[in-house]
Amino acid sequence: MPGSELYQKLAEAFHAEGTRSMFGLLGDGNMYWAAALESLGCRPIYARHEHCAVSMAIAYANATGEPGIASVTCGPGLTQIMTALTTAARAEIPLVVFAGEAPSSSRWYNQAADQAPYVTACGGKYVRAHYPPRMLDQVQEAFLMARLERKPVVIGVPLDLQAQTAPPMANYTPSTAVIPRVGPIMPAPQDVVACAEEIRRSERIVLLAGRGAYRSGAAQECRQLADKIGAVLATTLPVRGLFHDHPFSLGVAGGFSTDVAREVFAKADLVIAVGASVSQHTSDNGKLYPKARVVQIDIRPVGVHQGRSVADFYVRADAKAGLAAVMQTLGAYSSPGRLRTPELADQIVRRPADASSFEIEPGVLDPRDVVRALDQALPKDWHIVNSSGHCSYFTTHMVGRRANRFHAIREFGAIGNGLSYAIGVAAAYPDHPVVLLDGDGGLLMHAQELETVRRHNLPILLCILNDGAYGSEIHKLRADGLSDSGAVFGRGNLGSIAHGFGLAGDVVRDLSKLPQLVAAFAAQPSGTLLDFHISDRVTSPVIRRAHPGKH
Ligand SMILES: Cc1ncc(C[n+]2csc(CCOP(=O)(O)OP(=O)(O)O)c2C)c(N)n1
Ligand SMILES: [Mg+2]
Repeated sequence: MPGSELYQKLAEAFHAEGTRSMFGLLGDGNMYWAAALESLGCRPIYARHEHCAVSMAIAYANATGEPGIASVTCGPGLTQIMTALTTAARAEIPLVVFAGEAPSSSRWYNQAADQAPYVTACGGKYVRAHYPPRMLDQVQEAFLMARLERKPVVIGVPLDLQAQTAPPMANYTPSTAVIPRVGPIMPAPQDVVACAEEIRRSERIVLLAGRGAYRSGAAQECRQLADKIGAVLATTLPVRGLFHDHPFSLGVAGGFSTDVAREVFAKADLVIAVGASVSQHTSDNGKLYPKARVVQIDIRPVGVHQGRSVADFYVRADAKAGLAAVMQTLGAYSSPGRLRTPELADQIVRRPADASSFEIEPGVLDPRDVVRALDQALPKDWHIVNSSGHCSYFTTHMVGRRANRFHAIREFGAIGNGLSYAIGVAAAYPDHPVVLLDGDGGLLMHAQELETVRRHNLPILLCILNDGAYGSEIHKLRADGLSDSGAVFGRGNLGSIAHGFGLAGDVVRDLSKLPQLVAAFAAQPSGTLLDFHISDRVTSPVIRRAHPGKH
């Protein structure tokens, strides 16, 4: 009887979990399941490379807070996704990947592989679904692990078993129905008292908020506490924009901080890290705030993170609950602090992120001018996706945009994901324009996904900072006096490449035309590539600090 196969039941279970978007690439191991899922009303986005499908699911999960769903066939379909799985594991992104496995009844199968070790090597979990009566429980277990442990989980089902008639099974219970509903983690009173005492003793406080503050909905409490104790505000890169309209917001903390932010951090005597793991990047390898004591308010303090001691003392608590308790304990205490001056407010608005000057070769643009012009021309409520590479320093410095409009997933540091992340965000917010800021190298690593943009008619504006090179590499090689020839490729013709895939695209030589170009895209948003030829001589402060005196 059609509809009684196991793949159908498995698709129904995914649908019952709330799966309404799925990113995949088909093969014998997953196509029946995927077709069944689509017929239930799930929107599939079919990518041209499995790595990209999983990267799309990562961005979708990051944007929606729901598990990202992807699917690959057995063997080579699975081995393609190792970089994306590792990224998801490092970034604590919940994913469930439906993978085929080689038929269990065959003695030999060309695409057979022991799939679990590939996944576990990446930091993911592998669920072997080999016994039909258990399979629906295993789907639930996969979703539970993804949601509760914030991990990528791959469920592997042999393709011959998928085609069997399903045995009698109880109705599927979605993982959300069994997840314990519990309140936020409250702080221990003695930790709150210690934190309040530290605040009273300090005069130059920076409140640094991370993803935990964002997820707990604590932005308002962060502002309230900062205003009460005269602290200035900063965020980690992933939640940049959390305090975008506050006059004493320093922007991003870490290697990507502005000059003004670095100067303020250098004076800080206390950093209150709220829901921030305080990564090497965020603390700029411990160099950002050398004089400050650090308190971390977090649901899972770990003491040492990425090889560095995180804080001097800890408050284990949900961000919102922890901040409320600290404010209550401070009672009537308030202080203007010594950082909040009219001069600082003025500098935050007026000073560029990096004021260094460079001699720029003729016919190309300064990447800082490009980003400034884009920041002015792009509506503030459009989604912005930042990727990796040298240019990501420049693209970080866009202002006046909310945290939920910025998308940056930098864990594991792989280039080549920007376009996939933009597609994932576009799937999460149908009909909202999405802007991708990426380098030429990152784009060309997975340019095949331009075809996915066209096929799904996604409203993505690709703004490519094209230095004709792997900028990160050339700046470092040059600083060390080595040949940069292995990292210089020429700027090519990215507009023609876009046309070849059925998108619009052109070089932008005159930044004064940008408002018109953006207006044309806004009038009819569909895949468009703007190719900005930028200088390869403008070196970010991150590289200059790593190679002092050589730029
Ligand atoms: C998968 C992967 N391969 C190689 C690298 C090393 N890498 C870091 S940045 C970079 C250059 C990226 O070039 P592009 O996207 O043009 O950005 P740019 O640095 O030029 O601004 C490379 C190759 C990496 N991070 N990830
Ligand atoms: Mg480049």
